[in-house]
Amino acid sequence: MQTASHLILISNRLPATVESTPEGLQIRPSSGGLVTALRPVLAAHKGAWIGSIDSSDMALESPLELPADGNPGHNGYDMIGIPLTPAEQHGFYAGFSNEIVWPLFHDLQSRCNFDPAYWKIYSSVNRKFADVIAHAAQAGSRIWVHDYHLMLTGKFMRAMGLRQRIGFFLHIPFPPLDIFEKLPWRSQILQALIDFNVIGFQPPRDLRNFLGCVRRLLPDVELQRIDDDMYQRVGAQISQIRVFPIGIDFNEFARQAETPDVTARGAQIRRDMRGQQIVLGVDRLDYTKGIPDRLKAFRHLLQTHPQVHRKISLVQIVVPSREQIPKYRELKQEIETLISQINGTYGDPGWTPVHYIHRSLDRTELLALYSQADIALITPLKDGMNLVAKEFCAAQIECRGMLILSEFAGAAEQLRGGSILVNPYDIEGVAEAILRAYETGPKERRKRMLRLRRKVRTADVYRWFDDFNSCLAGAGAA
Ligand code: GDG
Repeated sequence: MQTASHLILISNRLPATVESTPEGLQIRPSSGGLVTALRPVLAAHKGAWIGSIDSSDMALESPLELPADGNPGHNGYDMIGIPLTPAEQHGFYAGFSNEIVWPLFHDLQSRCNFDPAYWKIYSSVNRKFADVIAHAAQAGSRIWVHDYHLMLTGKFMRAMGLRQRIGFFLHIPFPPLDIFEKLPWRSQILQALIDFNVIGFQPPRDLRNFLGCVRRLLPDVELQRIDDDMYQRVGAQISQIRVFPIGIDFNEFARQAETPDVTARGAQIRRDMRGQQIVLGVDRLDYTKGIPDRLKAFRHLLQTHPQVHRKISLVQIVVPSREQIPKYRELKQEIETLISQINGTYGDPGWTPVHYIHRSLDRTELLALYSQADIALITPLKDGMNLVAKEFCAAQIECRGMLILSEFAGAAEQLRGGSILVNPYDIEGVAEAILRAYETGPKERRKRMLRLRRKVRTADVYRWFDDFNSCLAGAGAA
């Protein structure tokens, strides 16, 4: 491995798939919220990325080192792939991460399966990650751990004697005390988080929730307020606890939205929609994204306002996700039933009220839809940030689109001026918001979109990265 790397990023999955072929290992860079955000910054910083890989066809037992040089499919930085057994994948990823932490941290505790066996595997896989990090770390490395799958790694790294600066960023929400305390392993998780030198959250809401939990569950931990968005732990080891709202590569999205391919595809979409206003939803298939409630709101609009029939269509992209988990398969069924019911009730040969796309789109198609949408309908029940909202604004070159955004998305904090905020559980309220957006004239639309674009442009992914990275550089080592 290259020894010059000074920044080590760690996430559950490597941002690539690795396949064994007769010609050798083939590496294909992958996409997704975290990867989209981090690829440009890490490529510029020449660091290393550690994450799990699917190694079922390679029978790997030890970590796979993939140096940046020598592989054309590479992202431009060293990678270390950690092979996980099927049992580890099940207990750590599908189990503890996605049947416990994911629903609980999105305030959906009734969806949790608090199986004690999951905790043991989560803990042992976190130790495995810590071990690989310890081997990869050099004296001056900064170590930045991402997300809820790896909350115990800091504790294990410290137990292994690592003295480098270690930071943790939570991409998803942190729940309030009355929800967090349902977690049988609440104190262990909180204690492990507090071992990081920097702990980052998306909106201030999550920082406040975290502080509330620490005060109640770890009363010996002393916290000092620096300002509303920043606290410091007082004691032998200094920890900074701050908000770092993640952004996107605004300029790159805006540039791509104006390329001839995207413009041509956008014009085609416009023609196909024959003057109807396009309402756009883009989500991973996930119950936190509020897709059924959104469909019910759209149905309510059609029920109560027949004047919009044939003048408006919802294009709903649902990207397949976590298909091995039964709750996700049930959700797909629920969405498809609702869509077919809406189209069956209101559609006619000249008008399909809901266009449903259940696959991942390529970048051209996604950008063409973002740029042509008249209304983006982004209504998660809760979300750490929601990058789709920001990408939509970046691609709105003509400033024609209205953003309807859930007040429970982290992005609402930054985008409240310019968007229409809604309670995603309020079906009538969301239907009214769609109508209001539909009726908004071009001048007002432009004014709002310019305001949104300014915000997204300023608080971009580079600023997010620099803020976290400099905070980590300045934080006291253990
Ligand atoms: C987690 C947190 C937080 C979507 N459809 C397609 C496609 N996408 C890309 C989007 C966007 C990403 O997926 C989705 O990001 P989100 O932020 O909306 O949501 P999560 O995946 O849940 O991400 C979230 C995020 O982490 C970052 O911190 O904002 O709150 O839950 O980038 O563009 N990409 C392609 N085709 C699609 O059809 N290529």
